[in-house]
Amino acid sequence: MRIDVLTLFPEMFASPLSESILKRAQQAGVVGIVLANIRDFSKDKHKKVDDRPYGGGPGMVMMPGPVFDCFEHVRSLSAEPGRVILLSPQGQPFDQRKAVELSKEKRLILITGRYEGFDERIRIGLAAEQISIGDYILSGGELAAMVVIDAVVRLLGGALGDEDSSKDDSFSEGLLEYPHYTRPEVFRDMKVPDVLLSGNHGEIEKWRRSQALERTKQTRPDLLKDNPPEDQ
Ligand code: 4GX
Repeated sequence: MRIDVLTLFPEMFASPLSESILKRAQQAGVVGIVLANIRDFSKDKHKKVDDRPYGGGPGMVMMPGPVFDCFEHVRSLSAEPGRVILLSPQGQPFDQRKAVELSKEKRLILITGRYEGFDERIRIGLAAEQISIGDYILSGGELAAMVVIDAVVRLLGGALGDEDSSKDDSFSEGLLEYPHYTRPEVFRDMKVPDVLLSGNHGEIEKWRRSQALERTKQTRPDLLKDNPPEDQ
């Protein structure tokens, strides 16, 4: 997969992309991530990329020119058109289903903004879909883009080492995960549940499933409504 990111703050991406799974996936050639600085495409002598909103009101709006020019440059770097995504609270909710869907694409072009928003002609002119990582307001789209990149790249074949697996993840079955334990058997008077030490794999699986279901009922009953698990 190729992921292009258009941003005013390319340096924000350095650390998250250079650790752990995202680092290994890039080294292994599973994904190539290319950052483009929207400010490099400003034609203004002060490198301006924002302006006051028509109709008045507080805040600034991202100008269409630099974003279009940056986009056209980035798109020309590869023959694959890719899926064009704006990060915005106005977008479709990002969830594990969306991550799986995006992980099947050959190329993603993520566009992140600052200020109050983009000039609407950016979304329309670039035929971009909008994705939101949740119902809260960030100071810019960069962290949202990193969330999408992380959730998508770890699903790509060969991105996870032997230690990790996406098969057992919360949400892969529409339920929260069961509780995990490792050594020691007793820690500060808290004991590992006997069933996990029993060696009875049938009983262990039953226990994990009932724990997962109970946690989901307690904390995220909405998940059961969306997608009822079998033999609930
Ligand atoms: N899920 N934000 C977007 C507003 C903005 C500025 C410039 C377009 C261009 C967010 C979210 C989010 C903050 C990113 C406001 N839009 N993004 N920005 N929640 O809160 O994705």
